[in-house]
Amino acid sequence: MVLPQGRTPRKRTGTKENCARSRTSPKENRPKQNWYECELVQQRTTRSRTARVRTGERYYNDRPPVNDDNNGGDIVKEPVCEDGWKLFNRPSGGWCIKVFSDGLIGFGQSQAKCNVYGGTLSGIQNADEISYMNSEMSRLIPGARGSAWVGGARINSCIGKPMGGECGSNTAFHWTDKSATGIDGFLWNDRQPDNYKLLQDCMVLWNAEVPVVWSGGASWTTGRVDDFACDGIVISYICGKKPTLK
Ligand SMILES: [Ca+2]
Repeated sequence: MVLPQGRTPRKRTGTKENCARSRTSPKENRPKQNWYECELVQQRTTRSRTARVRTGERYYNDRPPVNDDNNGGDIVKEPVCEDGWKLFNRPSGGWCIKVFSDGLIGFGQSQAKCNVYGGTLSGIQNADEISYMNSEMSRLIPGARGSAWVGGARINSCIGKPMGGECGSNTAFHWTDKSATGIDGFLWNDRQPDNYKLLQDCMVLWNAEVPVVWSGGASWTTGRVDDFACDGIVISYICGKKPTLK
């Protein structure tokens, strides 16, 4: 960058920004090393103003980069989940998920327990998350058959209304965890959501040790969700919370 004439930078500091893990090593003899790649940004202070200058230089290291100015602090922080919680990378950012099964439980009590853990009932971003949730339910639940509360709720304008129109399978519900986005997690079971008796404003995830269970004239496929009455009782609940950055 060309600075205005007569305005000599009095101070230069560099910060390494936009850092990301890179599996492409700048050194061919260490191809498998995890590298961090950053953009070096300098802050140039003149008599009249301070400008942030993107130098275009690339910075590589095999350790998380640390600021080299006096401000200190790591630029790159890794999202970390507590033991027993699994990290997922959602479009909205990292998300830690844990499946619980400690007896029959209602929706309100499940939400309260998730709150105690510093989280909330987890929404579902996609099939990958469902796959993990189901494997955990199978591990935790004796006989591996039952449902878990998840963080999905009927939107206000669809409460008490039959399915259809603006209250379709991709529009009647929303994720309540303030993290999950989109409709990929709306993997509904056969003939669901049905808003049975117009009272099914909550959401559960069904899991069984067999792929399909026939009940009530419908097939219930493991790893699919169902709209469910919020005053119902199920065997499991799934909490989620943001990772900490370390
Ligand atoms: Ca239903």
